Amino acid sequence: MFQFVIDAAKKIKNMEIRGAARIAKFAAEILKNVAETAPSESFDSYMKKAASIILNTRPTAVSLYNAVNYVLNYRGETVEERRISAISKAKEFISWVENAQKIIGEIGEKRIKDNSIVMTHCNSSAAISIIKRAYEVGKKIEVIATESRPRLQGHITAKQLREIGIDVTLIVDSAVRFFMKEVDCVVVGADTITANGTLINKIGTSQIALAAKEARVPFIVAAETYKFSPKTLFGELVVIEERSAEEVVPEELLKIGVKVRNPAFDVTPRDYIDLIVTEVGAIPPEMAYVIIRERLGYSSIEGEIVDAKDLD
Ligand code: RUB
Repeated sequence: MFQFVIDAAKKIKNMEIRGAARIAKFAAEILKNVAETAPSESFDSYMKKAASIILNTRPTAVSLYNAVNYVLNYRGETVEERRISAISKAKEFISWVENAQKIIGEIGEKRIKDNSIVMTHCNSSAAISIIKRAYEVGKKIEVIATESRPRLQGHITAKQLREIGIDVTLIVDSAVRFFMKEVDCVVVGADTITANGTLINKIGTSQIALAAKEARVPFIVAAETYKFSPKTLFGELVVIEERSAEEVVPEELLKIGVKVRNPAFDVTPRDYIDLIVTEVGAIPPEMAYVIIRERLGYSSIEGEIVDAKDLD
């Protein structure tokens, strides 16, 4: 029973499934599958165990936690009621993901000027939704996409935008400031937004924000409300995932004792953010607390998962 959950969790860990929204949707799909197949006599423990396996994959994107927590808030007197409730909660979460990105595109598009150059970083489906929509409504835009080392998610972004006909220029991450003077606005996604409006996103995002502020270029974040972290309201700090050295350098350098650090995400203070485009509106980062209270609620801290299984 748990083998398919373990296999699915490995896909998240090795980044076959990546990006905060995709990870969250995939987690809800796995839990839906568990809810459909778990034996009645141990339904609750199967759900909890599956949740803990899924949560022990990548620590930074709160969307994963919010997805798991949403489904695990199933209710019912009998096991069959709880099963139906869990399945419908998983379905609800999946449609939340799908609808939110579309609405973010529609809202965010209005902030992209005609004849403009947009810079983006990594590969964010929410950011791409805004860029795509701006193009679809007839605006003439060009995109500068960063490579996003070491995993080169920028290549995915460049390909996705080219496929629909948008002009894309790919640059190395260290060229961001060099090109910033040509940029009209920056649009990035989010892995987590804290209660005080701080953004956690792909490593390098904070440097782009710094360069954008210096050049007075608007810095826009595209984030569904399930990217906001209720845990941070209760004082928890966001864990920044550090990935393996092998992602960065060839083994020969490691063999001679070169040390490598490979944080996958960084922290952008809210002062660098002009706007967060969510599916419930374009808000200033200072409104993060309201989003958490109204969209995620205090109940989101219930059902904290412990006893996570190590997948390595
Ligand atoms: C992906 C990344 C993306 C956010 C938002 O990191 O940082 O900007 O997850 O993406 P990784 P989306 O490739 O390490 O998962 O808008 O698709 O949720």
